[in-house]
Amino acid sequence: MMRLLVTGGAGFIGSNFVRHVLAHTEASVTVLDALTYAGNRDSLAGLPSDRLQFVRGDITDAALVGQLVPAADVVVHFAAESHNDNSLHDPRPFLTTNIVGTYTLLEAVRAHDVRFHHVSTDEVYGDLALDSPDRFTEDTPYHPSSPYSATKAGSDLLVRAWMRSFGLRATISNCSNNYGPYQHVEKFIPRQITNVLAGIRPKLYGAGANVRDWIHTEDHSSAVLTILERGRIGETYLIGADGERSNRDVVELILALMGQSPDAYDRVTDRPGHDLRYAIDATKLRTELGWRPRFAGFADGLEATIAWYQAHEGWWRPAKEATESFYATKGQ
Ligand code: NAD
Ligand code: TDX
Repeated sequence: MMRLLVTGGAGFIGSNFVRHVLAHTEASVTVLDALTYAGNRDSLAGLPSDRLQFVRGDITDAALVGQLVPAADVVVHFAAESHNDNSLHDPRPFLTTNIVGTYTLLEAVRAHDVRFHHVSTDEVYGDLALDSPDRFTEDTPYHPSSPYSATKAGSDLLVRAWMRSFGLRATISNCSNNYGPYQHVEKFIPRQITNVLAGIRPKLYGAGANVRDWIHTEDHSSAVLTILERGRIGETYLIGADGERSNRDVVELILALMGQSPDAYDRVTDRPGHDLRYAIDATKLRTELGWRPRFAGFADGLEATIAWYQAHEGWWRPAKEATESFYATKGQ
C-alpha cells in the first residue's frame, strides 16, 4: 500500500487531491499543513481516520520534515503561498514557503531517497498575447511576472537542479487555473460567487479581457495521480483541459447561472503587471500517459461549484469579511 505525504493538504487543491486519492486508491495519506489563513481543517472533514493522518506544521521546519519524510513512499508537494494579489502586497512569505520550504523538502527526500512530486503552475511561463494561437508546452522558456510566479519558477528550478545534481527521483506538473469546491474566497471564481450570495456586486479587474485556462480541480487531481502512477521520473507534465475563457465571460456566466443580470458587476482597479493570457497544451500528458479530463463542460462544472458554495456558507463565511476588507484597501 502506497504511503503519501501530502504538503498543503488542507488547502484548496491539496484537500481535493486527498479526497480523490482516498476515494480512488488504497493509499494512506499524511497531510503536513501549517494551516495559514489559506488552510482549513474542515476541508478534510468526513474522511476516513484510519487512512488519513493530519500533522500541523511548517514545511520550512527541517526537523519535522525529516521525521515525516522517511515514513512516506512519495511526497506530493502542494503547500505554497498561492495568491498573486497577496504577493504584490507582501512577497516575503512567498520566498519563505515557496523557495525555502521546497528546498527543505528536497533535502529531506534526497537524504532518505523518497520520490517527490512537485505541484506547480503555468504562471512560471509568463503570459501569452490575447490574440495569438500559442499555448504553453513543456519546452516554453520560463518568464514569470509576479513575486508569486517567480517563487514558483524558482522552486521548479530547484527540483530540476536536485534531479540533475543529486539524482533525485522526482516529477513536476504545471497546471492551469483550477476551480471547484473548497477554494478560498480570495480567488476569482469563489470571490464572485460568494459576492453574489452576500449581496455584493462581482468585481472585475480592468476591462476583464484577460484570459485564463480553467480546469476543474478534480481533473487536476486525476492528472497528478496519473503522473504518480505512470509518469516518467525526471519529466515535467503540463496539465490543462482546454478551458480558455476571458474573465468577463466568466463573470457574466456566474451572474446568468445565479439568476442575475449579466451586467450586474463593477469594474475595479486592475492588478499591477496583470498577465494577459494563459493557455496549456497538454498533449504530452494525454498521449504519453493517456490522461483525459472528466469535467468536459465549464458551465456544468461552474454550476456545481455555485451549488457547493450555496450549500457550504459555514465553510466560506468566516474568511469573507477580512478578504473583502483587504481588497477594499486596493480599490478592488
Ligand atoms: P491554497 O492557498 O488554497 O493552499 C495552500 C495550502 O498550503 C494551505 O493549506 C496552507 O495552509 C498551506 N501552507 C502554506 N504555507 C505553508 C507552509 N509554510 N508549511 C506548510 N503548509 C503551508 O493553494 P492552492 O490553490 O490549493 O494551490 C496548491 C498548489 O497548487 C500550489 O503549489 C500552487 O502553486 C499550485 N497551483 C495552483 C493553481 C490554482 O489555480 N489555484 C494552479 C496551478 C498550480
Ligand atoms: O476579484 C477579482 N477580479 C478579477 O478580475 C480577482 C480575485 C481576480 N480577477 C482576475 C485576475 C485574473 O486574471 O481573475 C483572474 C484569476 O485571478 P486569480 O483567481 O487571482 O488567479 P490567477 O492570478 O490567474 O492565479 C491562479 O492560477 C494559477 C492561482 O491563484 C494560482 O495559485 C495559480 O498558480
